[in-house]
Amino acid sequence: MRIGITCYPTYGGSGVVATELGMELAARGHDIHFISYAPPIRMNPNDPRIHFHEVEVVSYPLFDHPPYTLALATKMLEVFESESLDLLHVHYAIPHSVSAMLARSMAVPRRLPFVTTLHGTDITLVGSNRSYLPITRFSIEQSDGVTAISRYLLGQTLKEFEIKRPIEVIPNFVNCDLYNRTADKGLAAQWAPNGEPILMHLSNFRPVKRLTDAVEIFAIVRAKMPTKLVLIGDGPDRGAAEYIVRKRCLQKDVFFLGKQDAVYEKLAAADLFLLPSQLESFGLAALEAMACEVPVIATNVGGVPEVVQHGVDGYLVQPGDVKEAARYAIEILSRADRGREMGKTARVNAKKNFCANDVIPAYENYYKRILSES
Ligand code: GMT
Repeated sequence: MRIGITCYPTYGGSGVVATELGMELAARGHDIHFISYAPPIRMNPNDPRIHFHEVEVVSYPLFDHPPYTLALATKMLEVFESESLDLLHVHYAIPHSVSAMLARSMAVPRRLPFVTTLHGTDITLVGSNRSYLPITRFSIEQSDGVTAISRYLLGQTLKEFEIKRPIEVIPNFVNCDLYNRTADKGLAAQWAPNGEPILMHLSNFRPVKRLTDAVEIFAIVRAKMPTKLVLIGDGPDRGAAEYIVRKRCLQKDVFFLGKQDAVYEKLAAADLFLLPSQLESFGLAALEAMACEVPVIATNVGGVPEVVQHGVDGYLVQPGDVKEAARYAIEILSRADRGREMGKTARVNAKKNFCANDVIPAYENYYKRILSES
């Protein structure tokens, strides 16, 4: 198939899922055309089946807000024509599904079906804002196919948007060959020269991730035992987290790595992963950690319990309950095996429920169904 994929190219879960999906599909022989304003961060530009088409947004003094949605729709049509696309797959409803809807209308009488994948905040935060709700609902209803990345998100979409059309749950996935324990390239020894356990967090540091809670949890753990904290990513809450690190005199024990490639190499060096988010429709970073045999302490919100089983792959606590999270962290890291057994179980479950080898065919079958129906 020849598939156009649109996503946000920046550091965020939906862009990561879209990019990994494109690369997995390319590995299975499909031609993938990413259409966005910049190459997605995890995209491999050297793969001959992966192509990137930049959306050029022209600014003009009259435009306080350049109309990206229109430029994107135009580029989608252009790529459809030049590359004979079979379908478009857009990740994150706003505004991508609106652009795809316009491109499909402009393509008539030729056929350009599009699939919208809902990721979370496009429904729970942005989409339910009254400036965006009617158009988001309309473009979801008009999509040829719609998928949601968790049962939780499906429920929220049906409830918040009162949508009647069918929506398929196709969960996020992880490449279990790439994400595994042996991926550690000696980083653990670099961060923790005396073999101290390593706690890790990976996100875009937006307020919804509660990054400062990760630091507070670490501070409690560190007071009880020598440990290190590795923070991967960047975003608005970095300054607040750095402030707490200084206030608690933890500078020697906390590493801010910034945005990173090959996150599997870093995750494989961790002993425990922290995801203290206010809300997660899935929690992709937790899944990636699990695949690397890292137990997870996360919050009991949204779709996270579909990924992390409490007491099996790690533990779930209420958002903001840093004391309880720290208690579980100390409990795991004080075990004779330092949580290795739990980490191994986490990988088994990640592989069983969310392995790319199973999820990618689900997307391929869904595309075939949409193409045969539309
Ligand atoms: O959560 C974010 O910071 C960004 C957002 C995105 O679209 O980039 O993430 C959402 O999509 C991810 C991939 O499907 C999910 O793993 C996240 O749980 C989801 N975030 C929220 O629901 C808050």
